[in-house]
Amino acid sequence: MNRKVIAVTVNIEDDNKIVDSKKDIENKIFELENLIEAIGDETVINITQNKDKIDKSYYIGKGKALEIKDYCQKLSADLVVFNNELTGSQVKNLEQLIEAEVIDRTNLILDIFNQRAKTKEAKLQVKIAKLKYTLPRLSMLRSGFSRQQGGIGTKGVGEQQIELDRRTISSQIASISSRLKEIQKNRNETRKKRVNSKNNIISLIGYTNAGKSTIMNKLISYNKEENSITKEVFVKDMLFATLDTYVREGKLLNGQNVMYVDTVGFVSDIPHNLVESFKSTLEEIKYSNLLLHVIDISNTNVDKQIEITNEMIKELNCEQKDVIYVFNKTDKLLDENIKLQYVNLKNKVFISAKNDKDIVILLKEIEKVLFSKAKNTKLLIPYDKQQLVNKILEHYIPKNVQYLDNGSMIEISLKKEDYEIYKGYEINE
Ligand SMILES: Nc1nc2c(ncn2[C@@H]2O[C@H](COP(=O)(O)OP(=O)(O)OP(=O)(O)O)[C@@H](O)[C@H]2O)c(=O)[nH]1
Ligand SMILES: [Mg+2]
Repeated sequence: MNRKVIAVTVNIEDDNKIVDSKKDIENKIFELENLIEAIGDETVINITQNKDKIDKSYYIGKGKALEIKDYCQKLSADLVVFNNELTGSQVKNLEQLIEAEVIDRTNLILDIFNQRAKTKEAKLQVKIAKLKYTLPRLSMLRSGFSRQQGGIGTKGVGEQQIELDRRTISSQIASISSRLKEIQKNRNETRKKRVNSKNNIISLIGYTNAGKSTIMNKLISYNKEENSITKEVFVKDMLFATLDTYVREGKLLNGQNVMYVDTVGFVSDIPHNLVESFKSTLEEIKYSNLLLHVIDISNTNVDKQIEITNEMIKELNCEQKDVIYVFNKTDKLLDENIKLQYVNLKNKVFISAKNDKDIVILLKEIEKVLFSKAKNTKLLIPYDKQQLVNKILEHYIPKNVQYLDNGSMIEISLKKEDYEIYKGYEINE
């Protein structure tokens, strides 16, 4: 959008809060700059402040806010972006004092998603997240600086009007939700077909810009039949290049067909509304047999990025799934010793997606994890133990399920440890 932006990061040294380290703060500032760049704007100055407590009216100290106003005028800045989440009234107060538009990091991320969303589903998901973000901030919208200039609200509009807006937004949310449900119904149908095809499904997940889509493209083009066309997924050096879930077919080293799923990247402090909105797209992960957790090992913030992805895996109830840690971008790694920190992780590879040979290393690991631990079995579970069937179906895609007179017959490939739990129900035919 080519705006000149002042980036503001406040570090609250509250007694109750674990204080961020200097490195954490630096990473936060760097990431905000990247987010600003991702929407096409330019950071003209970074302002930071350490504070004991959040200022109720301005979040930052009033003196510092006046300093920002000065910078705004001197540098002809168009926008001030806070790295911290602001309330509606803080935005309003800051805009009145600074006399420029003020947004927070959450709002910025929502704007990036809005700009990038391509499919109908992604567009609606972002729209819902934006409306939910707006709802508690309506009073701000009615009197805020930029919005007033933009002509959305008029001064002195009363509570009645806000209530009216609230109702309008709530009904918009309801109507978009039902449209999304329709789209999701179709998605479920497509997924059912995919799951029924019995091909292994492998999902790539991880922090934004780690290289998921690049690896996906390498995987799908490996061992490709001559003349077959594979539609590559979009790759770019920017945050949130991928917003939708993409499914493509590929082949393993042994020639077996698999489905690869590329997903939206994560970021720290991802707005909760956005996570909620995108959950249905991310649900695809639930139906996969294996997760490839892609990590940019050359990034200065590797551990935090791994932690954030692991939290998302948990939130999606997928922590039981097999994971391969794919440490990517080794070609950019300045210190090889960094790898040593991760040698104890169970399934891992160190690769560079830029190096064609490395894809074979990854494919070998995929086959190892997919095939070494599986135990093929047939279980007959009586109907009074239906909860066991539900539990199995939560984590597995069975090869076959039949409802017989004396119980559910499930033909399935179980992990060894799960086989130990269910082997009492095994039947030999
Ligand atoms: N040097 C180097 N660059 C890489 C490697 N893998 C990916 N990249 C680059 O990193 C950038 C991001 O790659 P993507 O594949 O779009 O990353 P992503 O994880 O899909 O990102 P999002 O879709 O934004 O979540 C691109 O410019 C890639 O060319 C690698 O192994 N080495
Ligand atoms: Mg991507």
